[in-house]
Amino acid sequence: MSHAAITDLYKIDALLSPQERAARDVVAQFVDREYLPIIGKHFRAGTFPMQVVPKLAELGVFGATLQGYGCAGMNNVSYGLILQELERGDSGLRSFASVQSSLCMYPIYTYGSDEQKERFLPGMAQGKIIGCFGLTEPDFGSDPGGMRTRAKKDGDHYILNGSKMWITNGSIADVAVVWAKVDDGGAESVRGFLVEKGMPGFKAPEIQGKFSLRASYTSELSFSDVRVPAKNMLPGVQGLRGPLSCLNHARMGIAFAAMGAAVACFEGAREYALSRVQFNKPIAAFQLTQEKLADMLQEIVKGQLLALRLARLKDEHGKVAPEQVSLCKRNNVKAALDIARSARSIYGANGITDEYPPIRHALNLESVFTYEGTHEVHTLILGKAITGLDAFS
Ligand code: TGC
Ligand code: FAD
Repeated sequence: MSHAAITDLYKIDALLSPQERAARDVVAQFVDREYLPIIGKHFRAGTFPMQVVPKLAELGVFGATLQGYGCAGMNNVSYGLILQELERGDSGLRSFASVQSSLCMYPIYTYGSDEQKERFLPGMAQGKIIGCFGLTEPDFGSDPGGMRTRAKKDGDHYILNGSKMWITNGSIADVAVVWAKVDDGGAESVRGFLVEKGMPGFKAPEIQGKFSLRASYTSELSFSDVRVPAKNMLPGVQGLRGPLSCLNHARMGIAFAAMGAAVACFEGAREYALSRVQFNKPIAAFQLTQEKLADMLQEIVKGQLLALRLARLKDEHGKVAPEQVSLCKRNNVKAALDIARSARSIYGANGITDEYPPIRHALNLESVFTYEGTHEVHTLILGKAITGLDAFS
């Protein structure tokens, strides 16, 4: 966010390499020029602007941290910075990138066969193949281990039955990474399947009535005796570790990205407070408004430092512990939600309209607070790391 000196009070920009700044700045320019002018219309209509997909691909957003297959091979700090800029536009834009990159391309890259990688990754990097990630079910959200979706071996196919719920991009996806328990008559184990659009028995209706993430498609997936070729099963992983390891990667990006929404709200509220006059003074001159702005900036600086450290740890060690990710996702998403609500109040009645960004970000962040592990789930992951006692079992 090089354009706003006050937001970078702690000179975090100086902690970045020229390559990291460049990766961030081109995405920031795209968001400013091409996305912010259209987001209001799409949020109202409940649509995702598909025309931005080729541009995102050109900027190297999809599978940004992966090597080969037409991917950009960036480090995790650059990926986090890119997502932060996308979320400054809208959480729906960042969600599209997170799901494509961390939840679809990452498992294919990490656990897929050579044939699967060749077949899907280049097209996904180019934004020509859209992916989604099916873990959550109607009755199993925080507790995915209870999933009911089953795959039963039948010759050189698996027969898939069950349903998934709340799936980002489900209705527009060409390929769904679907996690199901394999029922071979012995011990059951969670496996990942690449379910392709058009497979008979596979449906992906869009969920209607959302007041959050309106500029993002969210769908149900249903599988009724879907015959999935055995070659579409991810061979490299089994157990809940498969989907949860993808979530570890995605959650790091989300933790970084949430500060983008926070910055959009802070910058907008600061500008508005300086121009809005009540009692013959700009409302920015009132101490209570200044306290709100000071609290926002303080949390933005803290959140950005936390996210940068997390991504650096991942770049240095190749991985980060789940509790390290949980602390950052838990802190940054809650901070961003609080900032969006506080910014909304600075705009007064204007703040409840979509003419200004805070209400849109606040509504979006309600989903971000819940998905990729609810705030409470991350509290308990940390609680387990602190005490050694598992609140889930
Ligand atoms: P538990 O017994 O703890 O673990 C089972 C296996 O998984 C391993 N594991 C992890 N591996 C990598 N990363 C992590 N973060 C991991 N957490 C656990 C663990 O080592 C074990 O492996 P193994 O080999 O020993 O079997 O599992 P549990 O059933 O007790 O559950 C733990 C809990 C509650 C933390 C987990 O289920 C959880 O995280 N629940 C939340 C579910 C969730 O986050 N769903 C997200 C769905 S996707 C989504 O929301 C996308 S929104 C995208 C967007 O639009 O941006
Ligand atoms: P529940 O698990 O029923 O939780 C309800 C409440 O109970 C929460 O407050 C929760 O924290 C609390 N709770 C649950 N267990 C405990 C406990 N042990 N202790 C204390 N409190 C507890 N999923 C996907 O698989 N793929 C996607 O692409 C995807 N995209 C999404 C997009 C949107 C817009 C949304 C809103 C959700 C998406 N999800 C996706 C689903 C998301 O991951 C789940 O909503 C989330 O994991 C929570 O599950 P749940 O909604 O069933 O809530």
